Amino acid sequence: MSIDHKGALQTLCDHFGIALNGHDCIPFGSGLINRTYLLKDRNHHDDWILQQVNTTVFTRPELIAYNNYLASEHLRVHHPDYLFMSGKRTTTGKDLFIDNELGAWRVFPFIQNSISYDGAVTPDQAFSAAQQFGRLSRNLDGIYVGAFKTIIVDFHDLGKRYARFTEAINTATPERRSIADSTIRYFVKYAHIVEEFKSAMLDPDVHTRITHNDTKVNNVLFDKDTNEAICVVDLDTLMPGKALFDLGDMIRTFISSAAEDDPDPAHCSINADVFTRLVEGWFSEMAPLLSFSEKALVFWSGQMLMYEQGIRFLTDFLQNDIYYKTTRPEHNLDRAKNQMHLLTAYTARREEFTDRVRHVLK
Ligand code: GN1
Ligand code: MG
Repeated sequence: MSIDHKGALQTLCDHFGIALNGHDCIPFGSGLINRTYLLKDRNHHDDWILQQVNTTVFTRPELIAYNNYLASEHLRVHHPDYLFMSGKRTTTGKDLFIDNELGAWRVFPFIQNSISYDGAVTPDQAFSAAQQFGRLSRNLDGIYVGAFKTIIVDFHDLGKRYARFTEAINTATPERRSIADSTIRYFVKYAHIVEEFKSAMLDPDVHTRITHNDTKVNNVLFDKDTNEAICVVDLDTLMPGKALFDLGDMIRTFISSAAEDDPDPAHCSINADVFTRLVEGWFSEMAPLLSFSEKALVFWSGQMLMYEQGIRFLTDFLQNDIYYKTTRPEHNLDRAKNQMHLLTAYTARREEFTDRVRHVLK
């Protein structure tokens, strides 16, 4: 059920103990999976973020609440000053409200004077945002990783993602396969990244940690006045992962000038200073924890995430758009093309960017 239904909003707010009193409920953010709303108070500052968890993707939403609880307890004890975006509890003390008709809901405080950006950030914003993502992993270092649940199985497993991609090529309608032909061929040609992934995952020095796993630039809140990153949000994929997945997704989304669904290669320029500052920001927190192997994969992590995201969008296109929200017929294909152009532009600058990483590490 949609929240646009007045009674639904009232029921939800009753369960979370929010007094509806001159509030507007407005669609919020640009997430591709869950539905998010800002509950904006017209008179005071009693603002909330309401999020309906997509239970087709998150088949066990209680695992999100569970992992977030483990993390928040650790942070409360070991890093009491750290701002972790914990959800509001229901009046009966639950982290999640689940209802047959309304679905699964989480509620978060809205941070006043905060803003997030969907694309192109400045080098300084990149530093600050990457530092926040790094700080989350660093502050969670030492926690017992084995206690955390796998919220979505094989989420960043490129081998499995590639297998699903090839299956989708084989089962797609001839029409979709033909429209996507050149993009498919591109990603098949770059499949060496999948082999590189497999080797990296065999290296015991590429550690498993608690990672965010969706470190898109729009998952960081900035202070509107100071432009400093305040905290990271969207912790629904907080689970065991590799630090490189977080770094790679930052590279993928921070350095590109084009929107994630812009298929025009002419719009796809990459910002080298943003790259350098993001690596600096992330290293400012993570460097002491990183192994030699992990440091050697910094540039590669960007390629991996561009490749992964590209084949995920393309797989969804070939499967008739069943996963990501779309608003036009070739939306997922356009997204895949965007990742393709980004990967090409990024790969072309391997030497220069590897040098930049070397410099930061000095
Ligand atoms: C999805 O819902 P959103 O926008 O936070 C996806 C990410 C992708 C991203 C691409 C659970 O994130 O993995 O990187 O779209 N989340 C899930 O924009 O699949
Ligand atoms: Mg997300």
